Amino acid sequence: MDGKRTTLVNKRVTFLIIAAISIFSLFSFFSFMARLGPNKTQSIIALSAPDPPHVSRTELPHPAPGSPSIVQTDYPEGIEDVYLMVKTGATVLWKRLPVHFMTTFKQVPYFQVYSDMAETVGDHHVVDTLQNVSEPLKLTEDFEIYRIQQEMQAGHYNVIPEKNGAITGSKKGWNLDKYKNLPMLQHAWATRPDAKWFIFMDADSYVLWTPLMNWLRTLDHRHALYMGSPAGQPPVQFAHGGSVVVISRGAMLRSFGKDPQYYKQYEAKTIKTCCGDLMVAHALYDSGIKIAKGIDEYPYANFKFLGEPPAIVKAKAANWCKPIMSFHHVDQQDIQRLHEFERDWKSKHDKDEYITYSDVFHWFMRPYMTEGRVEDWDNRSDDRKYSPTDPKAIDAPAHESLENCVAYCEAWSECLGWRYQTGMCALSESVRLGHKRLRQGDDLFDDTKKVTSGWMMDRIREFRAKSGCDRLVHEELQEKAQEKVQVNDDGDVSADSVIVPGLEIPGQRKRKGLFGF
Ligand SMILES: *[C@@H]1O[C@H](CO)[C@@H](O)[C@H](O)[C@H]1NC(C)=O
Ligand SMILES: CC(=O)N[C@H]1CO[C@H](CO)[C@@H](O)[C@@H]1O
Repeated sequence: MDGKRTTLVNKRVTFLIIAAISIFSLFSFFSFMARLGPNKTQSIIALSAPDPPHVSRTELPHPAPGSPSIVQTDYPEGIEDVYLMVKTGATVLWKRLPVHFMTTFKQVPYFQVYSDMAETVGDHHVVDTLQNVSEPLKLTEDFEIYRIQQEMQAGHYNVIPEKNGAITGSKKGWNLDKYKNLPMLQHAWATRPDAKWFIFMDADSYVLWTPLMNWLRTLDHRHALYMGSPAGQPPVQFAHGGSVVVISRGAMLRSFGKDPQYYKQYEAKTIKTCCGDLMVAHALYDSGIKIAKGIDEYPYANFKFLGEPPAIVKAKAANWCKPIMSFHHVDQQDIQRLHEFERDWKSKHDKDEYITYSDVFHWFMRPYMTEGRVEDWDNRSDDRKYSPTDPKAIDAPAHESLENCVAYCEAWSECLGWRYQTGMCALSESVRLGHKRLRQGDDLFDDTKKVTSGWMMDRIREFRAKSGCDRLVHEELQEKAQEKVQVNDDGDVSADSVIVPGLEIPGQRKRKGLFGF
């Protein structure tokens, strides 16, 4: 009897458990379906949010985990003719320099780091560029930080700004910086007088070495050439230092080569001048050498040397197919990404080809860009600006709403991008990426702080199609056509087609297009 009862109870318990599990499962299933329902579009829209463009990593050859890592050099043709100077300062050295040993210096055998304090980084001796300037100059106010750094080093302090208030303040480092260029070039000439090209950059610059060498191989180093991104007013226009400057052996021979103390005569003038890169122009100008810059001048350097990082490069029809060779204001992650970009590009192209603005667009911009709008996205679109504080635009309603702003962009045939924030609308006639603008704290709940951006993808596609160098455009148009067909055939709204009318999902479908030239 007892045994029977127990069995019965057991059966009931089992039944109850099974029933409970079933009910729970059903409930879960329905709530899952419910979640899929109304919010479906939301999750799909989330998909269309910009995708980090690091997809390259998987495509590049990396050593397998656990295998010994080797720092591989990758010297472009003719690089042995280059003497590279990287100009930096003791207060930023440890932050900015190390990444170049893993990227830039793998491609350039003859390089030298020039700073305002002697130091050793790994196996590389960093030169104190100001070591031999005249003693009275070292006593001037501009040299205060130089003297402090010397004292700190002698006192066994680490020269790191976070650790010592006396060397913080970028102004101090900046004031000293202008004295470095001429002694640096003098030292370069003394060190490698047989180099064909003397190139200097800042530690927050990046050079695409293969294209630069491809270009330099077409030029004659015996000519007196001074090349870079032109700045300043005539007669003494200069090549902007951060954008990377190339000086031929011919030019060095005629200036710094004339006198081992050539730089010394410019000390007094430097005190009164803003910048070291301008002083280079003076030193060369006095030897009869001017910057090469114009379209008709040999060699045509415009567009090639950039004063900005990839995210704020202004790409447009006029430069789309033009070679690009350097960037400035790049941080350490930008440098790593540029390095990856270069490696990937090289694995897919002839070594004689140039990297163009179009290539930079495909790698750095397009993965983020969608047909719709991107919220909390900023730093671009500034060619036309409308705001209540701008007297020229006082009665322009563009700044009154996002819709007006977009309509203004549509109405201006040159407009390729727009940016809206409450009370402000800015339009751009070039393709510029910008970046995510992170809102924090109370700003998160304040929509007037939200910046929304968008691009005129159809217009961009149009000029890409006409450019003659954009190898992707046909593939992309084909894909677009196929998507449209899919919607018609199904007669149903599939996940893909919800996003379709022209909207690009960067990380997904476009991945192939992004890198498969
Ligand atoms: C300073 O002069 C010494 C002696 O001539 C030389 O060895 C050194 O390279 C010079 N330093 C610089 C930065 O020019
Ligand atoms: C380079 C550039 O334009 N940077 C700007 C990005 O946006 C922030 C805030 O909106 C500005 O402070 C930067 O100057």
